[in-house]
Amino acid sequence: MQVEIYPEKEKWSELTKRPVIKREQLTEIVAGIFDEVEKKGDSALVEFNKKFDGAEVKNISVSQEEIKDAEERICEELKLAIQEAKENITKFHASQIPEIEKIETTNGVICWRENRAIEKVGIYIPGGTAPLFSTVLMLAVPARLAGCEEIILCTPPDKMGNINPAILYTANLCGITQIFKTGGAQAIAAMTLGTESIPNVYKIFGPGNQYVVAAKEFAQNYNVAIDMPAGPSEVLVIADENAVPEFCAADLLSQAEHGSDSQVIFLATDEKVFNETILETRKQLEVLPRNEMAAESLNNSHFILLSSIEEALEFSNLYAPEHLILALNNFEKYIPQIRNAGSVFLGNYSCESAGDYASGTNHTLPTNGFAKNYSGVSLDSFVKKITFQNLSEQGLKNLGKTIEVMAETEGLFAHKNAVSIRLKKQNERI
Ligand code: HSO
Ligand code: ZN
Repeated sequence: MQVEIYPEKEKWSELTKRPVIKREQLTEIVAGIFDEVEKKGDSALVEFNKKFDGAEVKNISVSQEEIKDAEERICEELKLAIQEAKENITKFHASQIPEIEKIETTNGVICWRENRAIEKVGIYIPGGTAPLFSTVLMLAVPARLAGCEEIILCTPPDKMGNINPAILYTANLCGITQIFKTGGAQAIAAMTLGTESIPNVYKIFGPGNQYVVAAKEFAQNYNVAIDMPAGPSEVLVIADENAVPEFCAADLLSQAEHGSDSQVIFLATDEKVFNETILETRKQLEVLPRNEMAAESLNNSHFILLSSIEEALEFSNLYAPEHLILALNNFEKYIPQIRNAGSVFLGNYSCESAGDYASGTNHTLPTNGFAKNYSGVSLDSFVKKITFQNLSEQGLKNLGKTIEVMAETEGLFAHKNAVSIRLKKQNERI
């Protein structure tokens, strides 16, 4: 835990830096994995399962029996929770379906835009210490709403060759029909190149370790799109004198427990809240099952006392956090000052966990400062937007001169002629 009291502004750029991840070596490893998958297809994936996950898997495709079995193993309480979360995520993302608006830019010239779903998308869900079945909801729900025809999912098997039942149950509930037992860079390679079992896709979504991140970057060499560049998860909390230290500490730890590289920043303007939150964070950490991981992440975290909320927001905009929590009395007043953040949680009762699981917003958000130039995943991430236009005879007459003059100035006479030839025909008829 690094504590800073009223740091000079010159120090801010240091305090807002993320740790640099070295990529060169990873790219070489990832390129090798892509090569193997390209050459050997499914059998490469079976080999990698053995090598990296210690799993003996004969068939990488998940069977209907396995899905049924998963359904039986999920308790009613969890099923209801998943259902409620799914409904909220559906409501929020359905509201992002745009109404088509036809715009008459010049008399007789009508332009509009329509969404078309990306036909084939791939979702990657990491295995490891926490089975993130909530991420299945966050990606599959908007994919379905957008109308993606083929939605496939890859996730690594455990040592017994099984997939976590909550992941299987949720994937099936969301209408994902093809689920594959493969993880890491090899799963990304398979979705990029295609194998005997796994179809290649046009866009890949989902979080993962540094190999997965590097593989998603590499996939772009093959004209496959990705959701966004990724980095470790992060939260920045801004607290005033009305903030509740117990709540602030719980929110900071909820991010810290994601992994030892998670980024946690606490900014307070009130000394009492500041000191109590530090104590409370240490106290709550003790009893967390994942306290080793959270403690490591807290080692790199910053607890900073600043002199005003304005200053805190300035710092936050510079850092551009994935999640921003405003534990402030009159948060409304500060909303216009937020320039860079992935998702914002307002007031003492809006904990990040709400957005992580069930309020309806998406939890796949820009990290690593990319909130300066990227949005989180939304319905838009699963569509392309196609523009249409229709010019009537009169419309071309009205706009023709403008096009001709511009084309001529660019020295593009065929462009000019495409207009002139039509206008001439019109004149001949009159
Ligand atoms: N906070 C994570 C999402 C998550 N949390 C999934 C719990 N499960 C990244 O936004
Ligand atoms: Zn989380």
